[in-house]
Amino acid sequence: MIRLLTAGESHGKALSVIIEGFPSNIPLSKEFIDNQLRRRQMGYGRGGRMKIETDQAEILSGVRFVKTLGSPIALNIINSDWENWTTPMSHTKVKEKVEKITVPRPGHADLRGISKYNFNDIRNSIERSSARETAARVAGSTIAKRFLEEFGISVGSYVESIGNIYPKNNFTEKLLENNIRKDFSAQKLADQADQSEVRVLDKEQEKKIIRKIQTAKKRGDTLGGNIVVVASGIPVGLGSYMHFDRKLDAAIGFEFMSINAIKGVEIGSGFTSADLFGSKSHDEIILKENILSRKSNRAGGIEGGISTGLPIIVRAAMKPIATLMQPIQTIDLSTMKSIKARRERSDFVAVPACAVIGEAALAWVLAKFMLEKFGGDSLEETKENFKNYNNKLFTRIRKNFFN
Ligand code: EPS
Repeated sequence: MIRLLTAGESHGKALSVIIEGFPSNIPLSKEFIDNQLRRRQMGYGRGGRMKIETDQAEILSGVRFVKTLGSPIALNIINSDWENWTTPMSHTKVKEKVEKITVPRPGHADLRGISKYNFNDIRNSIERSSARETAARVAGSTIAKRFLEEFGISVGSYVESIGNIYPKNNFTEKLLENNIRKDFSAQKLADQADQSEVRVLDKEQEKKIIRKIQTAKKRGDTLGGNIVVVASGIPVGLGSYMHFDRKLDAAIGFEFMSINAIKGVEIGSGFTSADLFGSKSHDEIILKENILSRKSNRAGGIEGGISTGLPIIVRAAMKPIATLMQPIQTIDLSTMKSIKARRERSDFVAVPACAVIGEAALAWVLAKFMLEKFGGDSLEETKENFKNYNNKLFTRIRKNFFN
């Protein structure tokens, strides 16, 4: 079992992570973690905070000579902005007058936070509910990403749409119809998306999206979008139908729905398949180079809660950022009068960053299911189990059915 725990407030001193349960001897460098943190900060349309921060992880424990020890890994990411918040975020009482926030933003956790935790200042809710936490989550999940790489599994992502602007040729359809090269790698896909300021795969679409973000900015408004996260090199057989909480797709659903601002998740052709005939919705079984395969991948790489060996395709919808510079109506809790919601520095669009966070989420689930299936206290042991299983998989099917 692997575990990940994050701590830290958005404008506190630092974000911290503890990751536990990974085998020893996984190569892991600070550069690898920092690169994922850098990718999470990218994207046209982000707010002022990203100009202040250059997120970097300090490795406090669990790694020696660039390899994991099998012990808990502790990471620390300093918030550079903390210097501007020492008084409002002080651990001790302060003499200075600190602004008390009384105007909740619709769509954020402000109102529910103060009522649930009995606070008299919305700042107390803002700090932990902020998507800043995802920096810690991404940093922690790099271990999962690095672990998967050792098995030839890569996880990548791209932005499918922002503000309802889709590409002319939708790459997601190509993935679902299995019209991709045999050596398809999710890593290469991510590298391609990283070349775009909004992490899309189409140049025309990129231009249109940037124009739409500029319009949103001018209007003091925000935008959301759809992200696609893909994993390639997946072995057959991760997850199980034997019990509902062992299903791989169920675990993916949970992990994605826990990302800030995600309001919908689908695996494979998901919502579209609900509108189709069964004959147009399922993936025919074929023999490809003497190996059992599928004509299409509308199931998104999972059938019966178990990985099919084809790429895992997850699509998720991110709602627009809740903080608006031209705010909508709310109630000032100190007067109980209707008022425009509070303006607070924020992003106009964070969909590109969300796709990178989605990679972290999918990598985490896959690492968890890989370790559940193949076990091992050291990377070498896990690899031996993996190899042994893969080598015998098709021989077993042939032996059981085909004489
Ligand atoms: C974020 C840091 C935040 C926001 C954003 C995500 O910085 P600040 O609040 O200091 O400007 O940019 O958070 C939200 C959009 C949100 O609604 O919580 C980050 O590091 O990703």
